[in-house]
Amino acid sequence: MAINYQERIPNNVDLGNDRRLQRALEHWQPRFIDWWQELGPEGFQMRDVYLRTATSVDAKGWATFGAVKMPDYRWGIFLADQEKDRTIGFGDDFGKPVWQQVPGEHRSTLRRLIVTQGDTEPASVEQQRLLGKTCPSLFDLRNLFQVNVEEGRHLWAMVYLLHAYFGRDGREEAEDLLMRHSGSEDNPRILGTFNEPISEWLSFFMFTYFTDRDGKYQLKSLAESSFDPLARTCQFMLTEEAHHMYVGETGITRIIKRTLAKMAELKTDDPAVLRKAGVIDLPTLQRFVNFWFSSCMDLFGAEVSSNAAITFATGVKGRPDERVFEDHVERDTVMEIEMPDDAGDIRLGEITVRSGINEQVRTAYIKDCMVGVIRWNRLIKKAGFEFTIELPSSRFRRQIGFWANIVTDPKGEFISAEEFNRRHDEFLPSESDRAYIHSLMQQVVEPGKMAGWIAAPDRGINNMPTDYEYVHMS
Ligand code: BYC
Ligand code: FE
Ligand code: FE
Repeated sequence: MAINYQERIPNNVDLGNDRRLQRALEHWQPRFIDWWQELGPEGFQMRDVYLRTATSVDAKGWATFGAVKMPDYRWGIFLADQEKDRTIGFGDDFGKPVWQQVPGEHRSTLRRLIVTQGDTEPASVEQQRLLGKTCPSLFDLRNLFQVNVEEGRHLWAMVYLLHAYFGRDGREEAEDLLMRHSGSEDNPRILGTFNEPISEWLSFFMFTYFTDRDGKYQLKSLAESSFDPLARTCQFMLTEEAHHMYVGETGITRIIKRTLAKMAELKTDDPAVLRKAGVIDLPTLQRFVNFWFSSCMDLFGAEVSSNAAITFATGVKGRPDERVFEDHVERDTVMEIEMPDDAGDIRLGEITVRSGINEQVRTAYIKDCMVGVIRWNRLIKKAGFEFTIELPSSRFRRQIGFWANIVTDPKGEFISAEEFNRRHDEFLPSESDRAYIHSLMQQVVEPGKMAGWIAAPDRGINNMPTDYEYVHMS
């Protein structure tokens, strides 16, 4: 299939003049479309959706809005503008020029990171593929599809790097990105969270709040990379990521608002009564927070990681907002960190800063997660109720790192496996919680109408009214 690259694939990498790259993408593009049709959003593929498309990286072009059918979306390839004379910002080679090509000695590490990043993008589309059937409004349906097409574009961004800089193995990795599938028994996605099902909208909003925010922090770390094309790609991806987290934060806010309105109306916080009234009680919401937040804790890797120490030392992967740190080399510096001791207790231990990079990124992420939580708690308090939403301890329910397989409650206190099992439904969504949330999921597609469990948004997309027909149904 011949495609006109300037037309079909908006880009700022001079694709039109790179025959080799064009051939590689020409081979991959129809496979991507097949994958999109088979494992992308189910339904609505022939509908006009009010979508944002990036057509350039400047303020004017990066957010072009218009009606598009999803399979016709122009998945573009954009790198943030090149910074002249950019130098390496951290590690042993601090201050030397950044790399425009992949240094041989870092090739496999860079490929692994790009593949891991790339793998999450289609994974999330697969996880979310059935949500259109139960959208709470056209506004939400459109936001779901916006997130989906942009995750598709993020896949393109990583595939571009693999094709342009990694030769034959890059092409093979690009194929494999379409072969692994979320939740598959024999060929799953690489990272745990991306194999968890997202079959209702409460989990979708939790995922876009917590998991897309992991995306923000990983992309920020990769945007510091000395491999300049990777840094520039991730920098541009971050502009899109903001919308994904907005979807999560406003989604959860709107659920809480709706619940608080019912609580005020019925003068109760009794979950059973609120469930009869068709809203999501706050203890249930808390259990979904516990689930998704703890799953995302693992996405940062082990607290002490030689991988992370090496990628930092070699300039391959930095820390988010590296400039805010005082020391960009951290040659012999140490940090304190909580770790389990042999007596089954917690002790403070000393590790090198370089080996603790994952923990530093995780700490910055947790702080960012708190911002929305504080806002939600303010809403609850203002409505005159006593409930406080809390992020669980980073020790809770871990599978990677120090705390893997150490059983704790959400506060991070050690408990026996027997107690955990007994109190499971207090900590995490139970079968009946999930069944209840599923029972609420009914498709609402009348412009401006909302499902009963969620409040209307304060404003529409791109200054359009909230009752705009964001997905054309007529
Ligand atoms: N599940 O030294 P460690 C996004 C592996 S989200 C399963 O601690 P390292 C998005 C790890 O690979 C952002 N396995 O790891 C969001 C290692 O295995 P190997 C995605 C896991 O290398 C929403 C071992 O355990 N981007 O964009 O320091 C929608 C422990 O090694 C997990 C990235 O992650 C897990 N959760 O750090 C759409 C950036 N965690 O190598 C999109 C690229 C760790 O010993 N990835 N492991 O076999 C990385 O930077 C690093 O690979 C990690 C791990 C931070 C993930
Ligand atoms: Fe993404
Ligand atoms: Fe995202």
